[in-house]
Amino acid sequence: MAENKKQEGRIEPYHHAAAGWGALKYVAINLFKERVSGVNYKSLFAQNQPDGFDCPGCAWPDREHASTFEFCENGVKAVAAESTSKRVTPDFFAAHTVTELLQQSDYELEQHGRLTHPMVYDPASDKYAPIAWDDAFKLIAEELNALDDPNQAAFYTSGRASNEAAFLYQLFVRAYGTNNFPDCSNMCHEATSRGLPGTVGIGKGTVTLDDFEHADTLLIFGQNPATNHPRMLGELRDCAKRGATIVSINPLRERGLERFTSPQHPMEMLTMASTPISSMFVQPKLSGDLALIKAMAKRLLELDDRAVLIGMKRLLDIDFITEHTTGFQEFARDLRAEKWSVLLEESGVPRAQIDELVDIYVRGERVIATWGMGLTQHKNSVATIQMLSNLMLMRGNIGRQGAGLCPVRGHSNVQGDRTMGIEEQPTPAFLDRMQQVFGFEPPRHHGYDVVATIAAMQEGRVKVFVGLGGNFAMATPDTPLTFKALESCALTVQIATKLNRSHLIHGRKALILPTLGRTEIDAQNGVPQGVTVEDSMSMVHISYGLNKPASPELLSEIAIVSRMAEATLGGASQLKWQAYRDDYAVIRDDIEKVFDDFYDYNERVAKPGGFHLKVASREREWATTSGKAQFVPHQIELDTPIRRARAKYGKQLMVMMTTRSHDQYNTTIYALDDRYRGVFGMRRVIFINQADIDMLGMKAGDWVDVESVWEDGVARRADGFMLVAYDIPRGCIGAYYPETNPLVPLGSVADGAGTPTSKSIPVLLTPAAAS
Ligand SMILES: Nc1nc2c(c(=O)[nH]1)N[C@H]1C(S)=C(S)[C@@H](COP(=O)(O)OP(=O)(O)OC[C@H]3O[C@@H](n4cnc5c(=O)[nH]c(N)nc54)[C@H](O)[C@@H]3O)O[C@H]1N2
Ligand SMILES: Nc1nc2c(c(=O)[nH]1)N[C@H]1C(S)=C(S)[C@@H](COP(=O)(O)OP(=O)(O)OC[C@H]3O[C@@H](n4cnc5c(=O)[nH]c(N)nc54)[C@H](O)[C@@H]3O)O[C@H]1N2
Ligand SMILES: [Mo]
Repeated sequence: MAENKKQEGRIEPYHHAAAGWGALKYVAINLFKERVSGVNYKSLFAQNQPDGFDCPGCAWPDREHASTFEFCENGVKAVAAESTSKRVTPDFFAAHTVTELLQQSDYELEQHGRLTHPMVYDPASDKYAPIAWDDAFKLIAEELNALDDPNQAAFYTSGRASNEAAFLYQLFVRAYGTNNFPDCSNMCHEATSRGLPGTVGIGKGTVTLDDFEHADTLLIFGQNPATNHPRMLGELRDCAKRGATIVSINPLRERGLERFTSPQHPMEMLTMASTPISSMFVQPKLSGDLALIKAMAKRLLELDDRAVLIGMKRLLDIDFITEHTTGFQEFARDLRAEKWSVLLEESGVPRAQIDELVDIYVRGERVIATWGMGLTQHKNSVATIQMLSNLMLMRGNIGRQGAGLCPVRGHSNVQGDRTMGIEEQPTPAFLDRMQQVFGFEPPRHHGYDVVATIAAMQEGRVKVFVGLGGNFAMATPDTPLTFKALESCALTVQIATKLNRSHLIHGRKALILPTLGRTEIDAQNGVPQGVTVEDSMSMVHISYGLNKPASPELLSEIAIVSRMAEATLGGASQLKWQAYRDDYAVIRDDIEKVFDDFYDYNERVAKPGGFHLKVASREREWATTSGKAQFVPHQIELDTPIRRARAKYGKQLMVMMTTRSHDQYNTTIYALDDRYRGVFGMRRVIFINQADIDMLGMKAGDWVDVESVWEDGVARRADGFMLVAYDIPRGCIGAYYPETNPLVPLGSVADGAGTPTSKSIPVLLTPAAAS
């Protein structure tokens, strides 16, 4: 790939607070110089307003969707990227073969702008050519209906699809006959969605924004909000100003979590003042959180024992534990039996710091624990999240004001898509309801997630791939193998707003179907339609686009899905596809029939701010098998691929995390800077401890090649990365995704969640081969 060349850039450590003028400068550039064309600047200020659109930037909630304009660099970038004046037209495709386009970097592909016409791949010219919408749907129908079995098709979803689009998509796919729903969530918060039901009964967070106003202690695990959830940082600033204690648990010392200047507060901007955010920074080893949290629980238990002995107030919330939980005795037994030496060794955190952390935890009357990808993309992720839930249960920190679990999701509607049934492991109750409402027998056996889909393609068991958004080829692990898998398909269909590499890594037949973005007016028969989304705190609200569509040819996702369904299912389908796309309220009426919690959907979503979906655990109702919240003990696994690799290669073995830079949105590269980490104009870097650079006999600024160590005999490498000395534990390194995805073995996944372990890849570094 074109990116495999050395980039010219500079490293310049960042000494300012996060956000502030740097962020404002970025917005100014985006607004006035670079790309926004539609001249509807209003749209930039309409994100997350009661009558505007839901920000496509991230899933962090808004204050009732009703506050004054909330400035967010992330949101502006996402909106600007969607509102670009540049277009990828049939002329553009006529001028470039696919082979030529493949030479361009992801950054270059993104810069070409918005897709304007449905296109079909022509093997004779190796180019995409225009195709009429009807013919595109006919082609899809033919290929789907030619399969021996509906399970030979897989239907991917990225987390921007609205509730309505996602609901229709799953309705179509289940009526067609499969549960093969790989989705971006499989690579994201799957460990949360699979872990929490076993402890608190539902795989969602238990807090709302109001709880942040009452929390006195916040534990931020494995998250980089300054870059990925800037509005969360605003919330943390307010907590810090109120005197709340904020602890950051992250191997990499993220500068953006240290200080924050609020663009919402003119005085901070004018006086260059900033608010310190984290009062304490704990740096576990990569994947060391399970041991760290277990160590916290053990220490808490020991302190409680001591309190009992000397007749002081208990540190455990005994009333809560007795009334609301099961499994505590067994959990406590396991904690007592666990060796401190193992916990210290595996977490990489010194005992004194663990004690200090537990002091902070028990001083907190109302504690919120938040987490991101730093906890979810490891082999032990499900266990880690359950252990965090255990720790919170010990002091009754779930289901009361100012306290709770707060997984911070990524894509703006990734949580809603799962609620709507984008789920390869649907429950029997949900399928029964689908059958009752729609009158067909949905498939009952579980389908493929992302990793299983790729494996099935490799083995020829999946032959048709449809992507509702996203960039499957780049977001997924084991890039060269995944490319081959996609190329082996009979048909690949990509429904997208902008050109990306997944459109170029295609099956024998291939379609690119351009769609409206959320910022654009979606009029059906002249009537503007709204779509609904659910944020990370289970608030559901409606979103209306304001901008003129990028091209008159674009269809909404709902129109595409419903017409694909009509073409494929034909007369046999009794479903009212036409009515759905004519009026999205009709889709909501049917959603309400399937999900009781969506009662009076249209009425409730019409209110400013929308409504909160009930999260039972928030109300201390436990939808678990026992009807109570469950303590779940977990062993620290000592025979893991990483430990085996370390035994073999010693100190040379590095564990690599792959993460986001400031100027990217997942696989979309907006620009080449990572402001808070001090990287400018380049992406091929490795953050590494200076002592490890010395150990390798190299210097900061030297270039290395990276090879992953896995036990399946496949050579995986990514070459040409510059070493950057950084505050990160020894033996741990960081680099950006997607460039490093060729290093993630497909078979390396989170136990019980199937998430690729993209934050803990065992690798070796060698001096770069001369280039
Ligand atoms: N600007 C921007 N915003 C985004 C996105 C984007 O790409 N760009 N992506 C969106 C999406 S889909 C998502 S899921 C979210 C992702 O947002 P985050 O969850 O913040 O994801 P990452 O950037 O991958 O970084 C996670 C953090 O985890 C830390 N970490 C890595 N390994 C470990 C570990 O073993 N333990 C601990 N404690 N920490 C660890 C890293 O140092 C890093 O600070 O952001 C969303 N918002
Ligand atoms: N190594 C490594 N791999 C990772 C991660 C990691 O941290 N490390 N993170 C994982 C995570 S958390 C996630 S969520 C996935 C992300 O995986 P994806 O969701 O597949 O990837 P994105 O980059 O978000 O998708 C961007 C594309 O979506 C299309 N798009 C944008 N808006 C719309 C829209 O409104 N409608 C439609 N139809 N298309 C649209 C555009 O064409 C754009 O090119 O990547 C995962 N992969
Ligand atoms: Mo994500």
